[in-house]
Amino acid sequence: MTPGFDAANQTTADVDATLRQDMDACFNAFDKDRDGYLDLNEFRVLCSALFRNNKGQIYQLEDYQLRDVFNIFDTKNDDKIDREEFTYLWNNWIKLIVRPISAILVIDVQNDFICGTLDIRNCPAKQNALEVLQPINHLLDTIEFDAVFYSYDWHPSDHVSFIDNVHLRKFHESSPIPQDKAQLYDTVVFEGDPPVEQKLWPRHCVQNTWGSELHEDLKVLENSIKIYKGTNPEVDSYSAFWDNSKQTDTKLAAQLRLRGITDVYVCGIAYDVCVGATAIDAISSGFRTILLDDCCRGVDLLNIEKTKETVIKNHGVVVNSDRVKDMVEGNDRRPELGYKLALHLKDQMEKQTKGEGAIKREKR
Ligand code: VGL
Ligand code: ZN
Repeated sequence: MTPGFDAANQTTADVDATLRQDMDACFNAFDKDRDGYLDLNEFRVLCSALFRNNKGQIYQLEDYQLRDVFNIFDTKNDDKIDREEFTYLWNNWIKLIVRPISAILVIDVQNDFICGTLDIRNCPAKQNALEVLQPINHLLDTIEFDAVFYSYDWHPSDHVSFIDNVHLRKFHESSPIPQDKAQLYDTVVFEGDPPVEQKLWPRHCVQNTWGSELHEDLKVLENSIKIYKGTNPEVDSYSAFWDNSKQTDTKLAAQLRLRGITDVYVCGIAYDVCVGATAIDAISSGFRTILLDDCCRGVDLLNIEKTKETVIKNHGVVVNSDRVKDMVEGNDRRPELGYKLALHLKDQMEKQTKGEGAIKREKR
């Protein structure tokens, strides 16, 4: 007979063996009273086996989060998880938490931000973007990501964000600063339908110039994928997923899905501009998202703090790069990411139910 599972007294190796074995054995191990269901307490033990690292640390899901996750997978609403519900839970949640599929997004590590026209050493935080190279290269050297992406800020010469282009467009009457007074780093509003808010930057990352090349010391892996953004002269694009008005997407999400990516690690320049926007979009696109604090440099300290807070508030995690190896290998499993995945699965299930409802109504 399988003894009941006692996560606190088992070694990490034992726990992981239980989680990585087949589905029925896993169910049986956690169904301590052997009644054929997992109740909330049995599920709590399962979660304490799931959310831990290989240094023996057990992470706690908040009580309300444990409840939420339990309810999401208890689709029959009878306060217990049967084997059918567990099948879904196993395939869509546990398996993925134990064996994530990981991509790294290296955002805009381009000459202009490091030592060119938008050198962020001249910005309020006075950070040196050159410092991202060593930790990012080290990650790329030592960790086998399932996919590696590099984004390029890739502007045409008449781009809306360039201070020296303000004369090319009309300002909207709601602009807080009139056209003849606009200065570097001001936020203005251009005419348009709807009007477009835009921060004014020095001319930077113009397509096919030295300034838009990746820094020569950045390691670029074979088989990596390049993403170009900010190519439309009329709209800026901080995120590597979407332009700022969410009109066009770069196909990054589709490329990630095509490769079965579950986890997205985000790093690069500028922390509080393109890196932050990319991390937020990664989260809202349903990817478990990890922001690599020591692999980013930014423009403004307060905005860097806000970026981290927003990522954490949306159940992403912010870590230093020395945590990545264990996380990629599924040996450091964060509850925030598990919680967010459960919420995402709930959304998917609801969309599916609605979709089926619509089909049934059509058939009638
Ligand atoms: C960026 C300002 C303007 C960035 C791009 O890559 O963070 N910042 N364009
Ligand atoms: Zn730009």
